[in-house]
Amino acid sequence: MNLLKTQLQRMVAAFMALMGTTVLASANKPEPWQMTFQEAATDNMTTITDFNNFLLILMTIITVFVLALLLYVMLRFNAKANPTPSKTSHNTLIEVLWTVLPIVILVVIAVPSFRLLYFQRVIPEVEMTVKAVGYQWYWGYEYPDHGDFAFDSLMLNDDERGDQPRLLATDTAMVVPVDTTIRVVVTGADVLHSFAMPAFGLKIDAIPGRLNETWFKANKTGTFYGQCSELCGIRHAFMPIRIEVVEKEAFASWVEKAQEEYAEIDSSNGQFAGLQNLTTPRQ
Ligand SMILES: [Cu+2]
Repeated sequence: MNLLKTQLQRMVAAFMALMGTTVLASANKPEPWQMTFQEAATDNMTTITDFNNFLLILMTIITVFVLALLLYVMLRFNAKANPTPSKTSHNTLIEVLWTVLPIVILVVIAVPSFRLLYFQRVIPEVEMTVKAVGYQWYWGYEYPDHGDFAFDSLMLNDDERGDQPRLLATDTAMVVPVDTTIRVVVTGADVLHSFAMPAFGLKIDAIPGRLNETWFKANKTGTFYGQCSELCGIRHAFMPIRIEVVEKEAFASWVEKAQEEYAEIDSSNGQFAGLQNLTTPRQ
């Protein structure tokens, strides 16, 4: 099985090279002319990438096979090459094959597909929870396990962003420790938003009045950029998501600072915080 996997990985690498792209196209944010996924930072995204590559190979084989059949028929059985056509109308073997083979192919696709779906959907034992709230048009983060502090994360414009990428730069970031299973609960304060982080293979709708949950476990430190992925109004394109994955000690000291710097959640108006923000635009 392992041998098959390395063999498969080699095929994928060769295929990608053939397509004129590199497997390691980029890290943590979108790059100009990027053709492949961002480099995976979770096991989930690694599995998604492998599954995508597997399907790409399968699709290519099927497409080339059908193309070859078509070319063969066009050349071998055109009116000139084959003036007196055969009257054959049935061939049991071929009919069984073209029924059974697609079924087998679909099962081969379904098994890893469902395995991946369960891996994403079944939330493992988590070590901490972060709540992400979508507002028109920025994200807010709450840390219920670390003293209930909350803060907003707004996009920085070109004058403010420094080295951060354009349209992805934010003033504050959701900070999380590396190698830690984190539950993300997501909701919307006003309209539908979607919390998405490509390098984590994470995307989940933020729905007003409803709490969605997902999870991730980042296996490397770094800055990761994502965006709201549900059309949510005029400034939908300007509510980026920045996640800083740091070592556990760095996270602990960030929490201490954050507890002082950021306000504690005021539960008396928490539910309507988003609605108030509707009437007082943040930018
Ligand atoms: Cu949005």
